[in-house]
Amino acid sequence: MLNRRGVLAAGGLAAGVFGVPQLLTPAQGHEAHGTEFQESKTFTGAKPEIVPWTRPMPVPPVLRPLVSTPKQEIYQLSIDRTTAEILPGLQSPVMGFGGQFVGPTIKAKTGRKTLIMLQNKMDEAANVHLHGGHVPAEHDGHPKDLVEPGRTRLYLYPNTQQGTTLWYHDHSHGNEAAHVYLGLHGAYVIEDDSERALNLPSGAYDVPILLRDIQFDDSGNIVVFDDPAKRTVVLANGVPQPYFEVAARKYRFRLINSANQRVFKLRLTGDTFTRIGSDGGLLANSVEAEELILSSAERTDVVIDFTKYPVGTKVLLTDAAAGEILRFDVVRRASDSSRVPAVLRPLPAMPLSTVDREVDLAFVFKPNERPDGVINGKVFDMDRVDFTIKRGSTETWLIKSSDPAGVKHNFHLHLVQFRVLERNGGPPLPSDAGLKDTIPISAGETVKVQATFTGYTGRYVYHCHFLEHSWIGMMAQLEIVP
Ligand SMILES: [Cu+2]
Repeated sequence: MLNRRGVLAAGGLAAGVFGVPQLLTPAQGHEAHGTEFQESKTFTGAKPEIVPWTRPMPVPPVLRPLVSTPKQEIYQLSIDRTTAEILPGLQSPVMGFGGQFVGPTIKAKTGRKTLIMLQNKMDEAANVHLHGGHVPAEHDGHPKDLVEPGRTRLYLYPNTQQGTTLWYHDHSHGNEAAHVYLGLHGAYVIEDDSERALNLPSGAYDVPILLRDIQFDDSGNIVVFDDPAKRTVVLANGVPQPYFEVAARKYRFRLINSANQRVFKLRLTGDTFTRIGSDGGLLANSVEAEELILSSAERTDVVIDFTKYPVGTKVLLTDAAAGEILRFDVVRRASDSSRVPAVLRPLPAMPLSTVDREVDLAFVFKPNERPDGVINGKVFDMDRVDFTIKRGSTETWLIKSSDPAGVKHNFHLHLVQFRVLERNGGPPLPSDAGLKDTIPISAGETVKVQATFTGYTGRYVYHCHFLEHSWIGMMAQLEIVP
């Protein structure tokens, strides 16, 4: 057994789980917040080889409600320790919502509530956060709101926001990085009637794809805390380099970056994506894109049109760093009445902003200890309120990184979607378009965003969504007051 303290003390930080360049990384660290995480070493033989395109990409099953009425749906969902065949022939110990590595997809509808009875069947505390969801504070999966082992609690998601692609994942204080890495994540799709009226590809032609990376040792054991650069195996819905059989027609793919600490740069061989949605829902217009940039926790909805391809064609999804990660195999012809309109849905108007704030993400280095992650110079304190915000007000936030080590970060705001106004004083990037809840921030960058804090009062967090960074403190808290 190897625990986190062991990994840190053994100098496992070289180059650093925090993504810090080696020269600036301390050789030893003290214990981070939260409980010890036990890594179990199971396999001692040689690591099985990944043979590309020999396994299909699974589509996570849609969770079935216990009760479904026009007003609400009630679900039961467990948090389990389980196993998954990630490498061929090895059942790796992982964690999973509903016992599944890549949890079941939860489908919701605007205007209909989702209630989830979440039962923690593990031997350690965990919780769930609906990433990008507009939910009451007590249901947001605040880091201190834990579901203790053996306990069940009810989460209520009102689904008052428009149709979009969200995801749900653990957010328990001190353990979120390990829990999400080991599999506590799944897709949450909200549909709405006006989006349905656009007649985009739907049903079996609307497929969530959770992309993430993972590291194995020479025997095929999952390595949790090491250097993120060594997470060289990329999984699509839990499987490395799978194929996915498609008909020669249009598909909607909901791409979710569920990696702890990675920026994907995605391309298609010989084709482009038609981008239709962002974190918070449809873009105003569909946009052709050669490359998609997706940092941890960001989502983008795209349409890929396979109509033009003869049966037998193979189209590769590639990442700039990882190479080929998924292959679409065109296996049959099919009729297709779906459309991808040029004009999708106007974005909501932006009210007048009345408050300006600054948020600065950085590491603070200390001799012979792990770095602290800080926001505006402070390590996260669950009992400290960093910003007090009047409910209903509109604010402009200047998010920047003065990180002395030049480390990339990203920024996630709970409760509301924002709009990117400027990046480095100029126009936003194409990947900043639409409604956003997560954006990448490189060292030295500044990004101006605007948000309106409607709906609920209470305490919510904002943080770097590189989870090993929020884990060491790069998180802060706002309180919305009447
Ligand atoms: Cu960070």
